[in-house]
Amino acid sequence: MSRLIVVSNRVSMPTPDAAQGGLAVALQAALRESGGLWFGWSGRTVEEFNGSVSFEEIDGVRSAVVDLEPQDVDEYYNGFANRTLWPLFHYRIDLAKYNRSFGSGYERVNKRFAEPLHVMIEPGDTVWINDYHLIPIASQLREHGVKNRIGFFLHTPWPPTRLLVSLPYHERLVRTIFAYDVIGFQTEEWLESFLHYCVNELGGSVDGEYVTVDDMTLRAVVCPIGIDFKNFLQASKTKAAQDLSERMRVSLRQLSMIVGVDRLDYSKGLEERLNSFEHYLNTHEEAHRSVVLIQVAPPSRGQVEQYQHVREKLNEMAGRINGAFAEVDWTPIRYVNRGYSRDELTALYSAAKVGLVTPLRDGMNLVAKEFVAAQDPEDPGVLVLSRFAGAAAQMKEALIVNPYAPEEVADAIQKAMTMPLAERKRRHQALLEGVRTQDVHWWREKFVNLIEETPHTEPAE
Ligand code: ADQ
Repeated sequence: MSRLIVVSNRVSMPTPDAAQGGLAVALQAALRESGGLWFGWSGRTVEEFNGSVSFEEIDGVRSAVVDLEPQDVDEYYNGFANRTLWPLFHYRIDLAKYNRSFGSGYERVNKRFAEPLHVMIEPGDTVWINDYHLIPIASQLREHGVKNRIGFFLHTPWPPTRLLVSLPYHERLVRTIFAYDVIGFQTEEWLESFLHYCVNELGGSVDGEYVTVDDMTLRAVVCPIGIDFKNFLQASKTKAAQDLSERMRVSLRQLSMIVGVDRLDYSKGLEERLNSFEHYLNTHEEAHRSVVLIQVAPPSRGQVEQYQHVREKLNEMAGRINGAFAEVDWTPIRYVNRGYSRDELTALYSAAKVGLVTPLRDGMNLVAKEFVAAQDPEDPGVLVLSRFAGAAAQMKEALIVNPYAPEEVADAIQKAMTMPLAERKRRHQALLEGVRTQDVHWWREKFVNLIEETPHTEPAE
């Protein structure tokens, strides 16, 4: 195994409370094994960018981070990454902002990252870049003469060509991807969209896993991310999990619980979900005073105005629906604007009869997999899953729904609530098998192997 260099916008170092996401844990394990390094933005700003790197080592994991200027953060992070690419990649061109300064800030920051990074890369290292913040960084590294194998994994969807061409300079962005040796997607659908663009907009050709544009060739593969299954099971046995389980038991009494857990983001379909739940309440009198929806949605990206709007809208909707349906002894929606630790999440998931995972568009969605992992195999809850989540490609035994259709989601909730035990067990067993075997470690090994076995070829002069 060669030394691994992981690059992502933010770096996650091991923490003593072990309350970390599966992705962070899996990448840390890979770095520990290979004696590698995790490079990214520190999350801090300095008045003037100076390229100085802060190194740290915790529990066998080494990191290197740089500070950015406030203007960098505005244009690169809050601008091009989260106001332009995120909405565009989630098919929301109505929300995408195409501001020229965002594009140049994005290119500038990728250049700024590549400066100190290229010096740290030694011959033989394998380089793994993550996500839409850093698409052009490989082309910058190549300009510095880096000839290592470099892979890119996109955690979000890749949009259809007809939407992508709405981005000014789309071709310039996509061409930089050919500086990589491998690109990985969560699903066939996103891979197909990417290949469609390469063929139809760049005149490329596809041969098996390889796509060639002019004299540049790239291996494009599907490699779906999973959760840290073992760790997740352990989390359900901790004191924090047991304590919350007990509190849930007392507070739910005879109520059947539906759970939603999401970052507060318009791509997660939260407004549509509340609409669907309202429709369910309107059409199922028997659910009144017997069903509760617990929706956990901590705010994210608060500096971007669309996130402020969605937050206001949800507050308003939850208040209105509760006002219309609540009784003195029952509130239909418990809407919670804070995050919970992984330990506590296991307790929330396992207390629920139904998991509602209904994004309008999602690269994968790990909440769907966590919900399945947390269920009691002898009396499992039912997953209601949007067909537009990448997870739906793997999790076919869930109740698959169109999140835009409130009647369909309400029917699925009803079906889940009344599903016989034998069918629940059958569906859960099949889902669990996938979540257990194709976990985050499987994903990480698969993707690193793909990069390691793909030789780097320089374009012909
Ligand atoms: P996200 O959009 O952040 O990630 P998701 O996969 O749903 O989405 O969640 C990632 C993690 O955040 C999960 O482990 C989940 O438990 C945690 N989380 C979410 N809401 C939470 C809450 N309310 N409280 C506490 N924790 C919460 C991006 C892509 C996804 C892709 C992942 C990984 O958008 O499609 O699945 O990367 O590739």
